[in-house]
Amino acid sequence: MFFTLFIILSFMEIVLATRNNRKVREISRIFRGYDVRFLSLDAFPGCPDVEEDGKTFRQNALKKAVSIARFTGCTAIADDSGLEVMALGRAPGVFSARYAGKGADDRKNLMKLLREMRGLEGEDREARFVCCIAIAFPDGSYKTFTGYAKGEIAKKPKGFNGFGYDPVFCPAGYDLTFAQMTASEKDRLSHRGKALKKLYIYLKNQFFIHGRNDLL
Ligand code: ITT
Repeated sequence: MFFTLFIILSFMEIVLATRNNRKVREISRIFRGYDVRFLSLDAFPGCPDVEEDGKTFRQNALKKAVSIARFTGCTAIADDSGLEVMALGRAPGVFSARYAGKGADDRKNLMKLLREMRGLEGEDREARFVCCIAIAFPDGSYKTFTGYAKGEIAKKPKGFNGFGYDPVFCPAGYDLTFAQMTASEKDRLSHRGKALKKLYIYLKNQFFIHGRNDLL
């Protein structure tokens, strides 16, 4: 009984400020085995949708995390992420989720990207994924962590795993797209995995969370 109570109390509870279930799955998977219990926004009915009107991933991630921490009274983390193609002036960037228009799905965004890149070869196909993770505390303080994954855009979609632009993104040094990799291979190389590793180191130093996970 005391042991169970100790386990319950020793978990740090964090609200995941995202409506993207695939992100929730990736973040929970990367933190599996640690003293962190993630709560979804579904646990907080009436939670407002936060408009992503920032010019940078950091501004959007901070806005989401701070708004949700304020609404819920809990520590919140948010992820703002996307793809930057250098030859397209870093597009789609912060517009990655709505590149083909408001409400566009992953397939439409990805097909638009391939259309825009038609005729581009070699270095012009270089791209990177960016992920900014913001953590906001109920007292109004916050911190951000950014991770990058460099690679190039394939000429056609390959693979069925992951989400978003994964079927056309080949990380540097690999002939496979993220969508052709296993979840743990992607986590090891991904922008989200790298940003979360920085968050984990911060939480470990500040709040003494710990655990076992080969990815971190
Ligand atoms: P929330 O704002 O609710 O978290 P969202 O899907 O709107 O969910 P973003 O505004 O951060 O999230 O947009 C991220 C988009 O960038 C996402 O929809 C994908 O198109 C793309 N993206 C981000 N991370 C990715 C990844 O690991 N693999 C493939 N595409 C990714």
